Amino acid sequence: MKLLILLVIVVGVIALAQLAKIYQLSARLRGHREEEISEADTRMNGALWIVFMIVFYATTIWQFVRYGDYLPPAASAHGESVDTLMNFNLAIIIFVFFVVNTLLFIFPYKYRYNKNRKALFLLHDSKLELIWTVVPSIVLAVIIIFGLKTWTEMTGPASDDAIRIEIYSKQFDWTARYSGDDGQFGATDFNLITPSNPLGIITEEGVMLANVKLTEKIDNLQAILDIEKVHLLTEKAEIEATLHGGDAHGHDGADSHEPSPDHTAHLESRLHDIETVLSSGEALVMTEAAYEAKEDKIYRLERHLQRILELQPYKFSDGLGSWEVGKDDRIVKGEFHLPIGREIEFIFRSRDVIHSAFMPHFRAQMNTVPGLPTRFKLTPTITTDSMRTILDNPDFNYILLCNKICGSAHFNMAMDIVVESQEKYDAWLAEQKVYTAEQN
Ligand SMILES: [Cu+2]
Repeated sequence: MKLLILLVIVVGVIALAQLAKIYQLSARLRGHREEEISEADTRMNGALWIVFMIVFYATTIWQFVRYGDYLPPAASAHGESVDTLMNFNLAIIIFVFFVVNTLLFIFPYKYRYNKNRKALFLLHDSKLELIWTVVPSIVLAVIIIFGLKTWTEMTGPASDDAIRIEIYSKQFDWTARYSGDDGQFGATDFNLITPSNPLGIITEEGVMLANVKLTEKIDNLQAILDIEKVHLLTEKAEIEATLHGGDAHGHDGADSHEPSPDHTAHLESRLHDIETVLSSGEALVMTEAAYEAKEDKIYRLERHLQRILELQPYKFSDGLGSWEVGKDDRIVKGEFHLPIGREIEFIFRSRDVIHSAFMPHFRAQMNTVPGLPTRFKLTPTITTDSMRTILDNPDFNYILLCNKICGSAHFNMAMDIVVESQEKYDAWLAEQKVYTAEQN
């Protein structure tokens, strides 16, 4: 099918080239010069510019009418400033768009070729240059100052009684964390991340549990390596060689020396163990690659464990211990709630790549960057219920989306947001799972 389409295109191009050739020939026969274009043609070309302009403008205006109103009213305190800023910019852009395009289409029509007209030779015009430099500069300065003012208003420090919520992103979902009654977020470390501790919150129990689990894994792997047949046979041969002196290897007498009695006893007991395993029939045969892979795995687990054991607790200035603080944090998935009218300070973190936390109805967006917490504050002003009434849509939900193409399931990276009264919010929060290491 694709080949057929390609063939049609190729044949079409050849046909067009042939037609053009025929036209050239016939023009020459009629005594025309090729570059001579008739007045009727020029007039038609000029008129087409105007027709195109009208169609272009009509389509643009239709799209504004049809799609211009794509978001419901802003549902946050700063949202109106953002919308005003956007509309101000849009108004300037639309004005410039129509001026520039009108000139662009009218000039080819008005100044189309005319035998009796000579082109104007304009070398330099200081006044004109001054105007087209100064006017855009002023407009840009106004846009930038207006933008900076709005941005500062949105991103300034949050008030002391703001609710702090951590939004944690990873491929491909969001996790929200509310601090417990102590008002502090527990310290985190990526080495402690497990399916049940997605944020890697550090607690004493968590560190202990990780120690137990990792040690168990390492021991299990080591137990398998300990009964590998080829390695046991090699070790056995080496011990026997040591015990029976250097003769087996043909050493000359000066180099070889007898092992100490202690060492001999140790070697003999090891030899006995090896023989027991070999005669029990439990010994495993493994390829060298499989053996090395297991050794490598043990090495990585040991390093992982070491990094966890190196974590040190510290004290917050108000006496809280960092390993205590995380215990009462609340971890929320799927949807999270906000009380209406309260200032919320979001702290964004990312586990893997850069994501972007986008809450379109609150006119809020912030990148989430691995290793670099970012923040944003907002105050919700319309509850979910009210917005459902305003939009006449009982299924409406506020939403947190990922707005950075972060991988294959990026499209699916969303979380619902519910805005409700303080009482409902308090009741909801009380029901949320409190993080403890035992959940592991
Ligand atoms: Cu993402």
